[in-house]
Amino acid sequence: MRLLWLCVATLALLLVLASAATLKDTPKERYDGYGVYRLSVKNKLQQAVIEQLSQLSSKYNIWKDYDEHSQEVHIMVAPAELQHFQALLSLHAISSEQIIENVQDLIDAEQVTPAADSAPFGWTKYYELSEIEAWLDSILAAYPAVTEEFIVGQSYEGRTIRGIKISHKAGNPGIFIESNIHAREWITSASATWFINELLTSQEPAVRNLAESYDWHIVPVFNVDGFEYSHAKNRMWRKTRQPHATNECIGVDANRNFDSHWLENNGASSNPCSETFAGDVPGSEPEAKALTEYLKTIENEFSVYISFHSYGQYLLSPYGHTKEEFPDNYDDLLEIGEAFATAVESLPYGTAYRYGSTADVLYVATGTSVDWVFNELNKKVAFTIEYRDQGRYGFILPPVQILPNCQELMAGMLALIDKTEELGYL
Ligand code: 0X9
Ligand code: ZN
Repeated sequence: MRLLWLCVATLALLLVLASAATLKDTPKERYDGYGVYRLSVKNKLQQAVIEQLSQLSSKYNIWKDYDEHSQEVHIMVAPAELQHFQALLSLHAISSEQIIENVQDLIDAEQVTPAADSAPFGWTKYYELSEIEAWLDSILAAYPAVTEEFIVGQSYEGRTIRGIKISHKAGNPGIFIESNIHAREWITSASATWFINELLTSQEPAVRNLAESYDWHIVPVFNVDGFEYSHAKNRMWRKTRQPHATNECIGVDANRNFDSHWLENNGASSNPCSETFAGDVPGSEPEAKALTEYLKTIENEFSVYISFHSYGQYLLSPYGHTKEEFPDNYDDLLEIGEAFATAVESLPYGTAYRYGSTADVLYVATGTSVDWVFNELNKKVAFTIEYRDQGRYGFILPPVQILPNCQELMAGMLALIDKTEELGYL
């Protein structure tokens, strides 16, 4: 009997060691020959076919879900599936256009930055979590009088979700920014760190006013586990990293996991393999749970909430759960959206943003952080910014576009805050 137990224990130890070794040693996921296609979707049947495909998320990965305005889906397809994919498209008369030929080429190009980029931190390349955190530490050390670290909580893998508060005086109205809830949306944390840096260093009067008249609470990388994984193992990772109890697919869409209209109205998926899996219960993800708990503790310290995403060039407001109803202050939210979009478009790049409610302008999305803050904390100015671009590079926005995107963010944010104040919310 004792021998049997010894055998069982040894076997268990070996299994643990083996899984730890595979995790450490597994090579990076490569995307050679993976293409991204823009599909034109004309009816419910075509929609259902694509929905079916998307459940096989490593072979067919949705980059942009169907929305009624563009009537398009962007989908990444593995080379081995291409024949099957083309056959299915022609069978269902779905027209398609390739927008990215080889995803790996873009991933490789993303890593090539000018040799002159030897500065410890800047905005001409993308950084890993450890580099962003080291930079955050240096910023906290350099501006001790006006900055303060805050901790949202711990991730599933035990990382600390960190934020920075910038405050020049007591009693300022507060603005909360959550960024990189979706791991692969790297432009979001690059823009968040740039924005923090501007608030602290810019001499522009308008930016000084923004920095000194408001308290800023900024979490540059919210989905820390997913972000780390997107750098170390899989550039296209979106979700959290908590394994599922009964399914081998890993992770939850953290932006479907909040307790507001959770899993209603097809605004999320109950399939653990879907990229929009809502989790088994609201708040199943330690990250989402930690954020709601933290936000409740500072409920009286902020009036505006903004979540950074990519891509598509939208400024989205509640509701996400329905397009049959709109918030009471929707006219105000539209006015703020118009101010943001006009300011961004007036820059030399001419980048166009669409604005309006998530469910109306984009698609129904439930259990999102923004809707939770809007509905449960009653913060009446809450937005999602979907940054550049519209699909040419998608999530792999070239590093040369980081700064232009940031300039657009600042122009848009100045207008957004101005209008929000004018309308009496700040
Ligand atoms: O689907 C999402 O979660 C967001 N789009 S993304 O391509 N970045 O995944 C949009 C969510 C916007 N809606 C709300 N936050 N309400
Ligand atoms: Zn996103």
